[in-house]
Amino acid sequence: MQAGLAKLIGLAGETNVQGEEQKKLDVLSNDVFIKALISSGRTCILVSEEDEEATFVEPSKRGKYCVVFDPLDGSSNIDCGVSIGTIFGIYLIKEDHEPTVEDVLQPGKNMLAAGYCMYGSSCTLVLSTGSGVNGFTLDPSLGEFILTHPDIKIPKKGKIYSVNEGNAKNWDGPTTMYVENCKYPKDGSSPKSLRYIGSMVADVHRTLLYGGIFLYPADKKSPNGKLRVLYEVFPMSFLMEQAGGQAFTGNQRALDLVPKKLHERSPIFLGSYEDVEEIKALYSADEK
Ligand code: P6P
Repeated sequence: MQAGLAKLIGLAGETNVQGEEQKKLDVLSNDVFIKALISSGRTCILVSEEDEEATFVEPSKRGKYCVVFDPLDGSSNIDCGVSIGTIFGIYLIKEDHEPTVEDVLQPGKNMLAAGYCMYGSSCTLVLSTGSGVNGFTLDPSLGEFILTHPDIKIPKKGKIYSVNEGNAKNWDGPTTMYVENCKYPKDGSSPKSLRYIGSMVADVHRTLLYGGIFLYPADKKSPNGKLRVLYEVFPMSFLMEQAGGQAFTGNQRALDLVPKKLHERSPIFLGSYEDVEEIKALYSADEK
């Protein structure tokens, strides 16, 4: 929290695999996570947004889990104090062979656990191990995470849509029609409110608690959207399903996707079950 004071704000002078300028905190947080995960003795493959290649843990320290993570998602918001966060997912790796990248390229439905930690007005950990979603808030005086949001369930339908409208001219038909209907509902109901922070952890956390839909669609500039499958789309989709919502790529259930590359991207529509149903109907009508 003392980034400004510690003069950690500003560029590290390097760029990551995405070609994005790396902030000093990006580089630091990645180092911290890699070292902590290796020293846990529980992991064998680590995939980070900040590293082009996967990290294979040396045999003497190897465990049976693969962790995919974005150590500091939304880091372009650090300097203006907007909430950012860590997003992670955990797979079990078959131990009967030398681990390879193929072991990581599993559908999201195979994840054993997923979650995020949001660094904002408080430090909030939202986690699922496959039996629902729980939220914990750090009590700095204790140095412990306290269960503050037991058994989170996303409202079946919400009043908020969350998308970067600046990309509207590049959207395809179904997304354009869906957003139009959010603003000018054909059934005469009240328009939805637009809330977009531009930090996935913050936008998804609000969607999880208040309901509604978060969209990062494909567009003409980015035919696969912007968000990365393994460490953004899958963990957030896993949480949404565990909380009673759903997640859709424009073609299929997000967790059924089988990634072919570590940093593959996918369009994503996730949130309240009924809101996502509406955009699914528009995409299936578009296919006919
Ligand atoms: P845009 C942050 O860079 C990020 O990866 C996500 O946290 C966020 O949802 C998205 O990109 C914002 O992208 O194109 O709307 O600025």
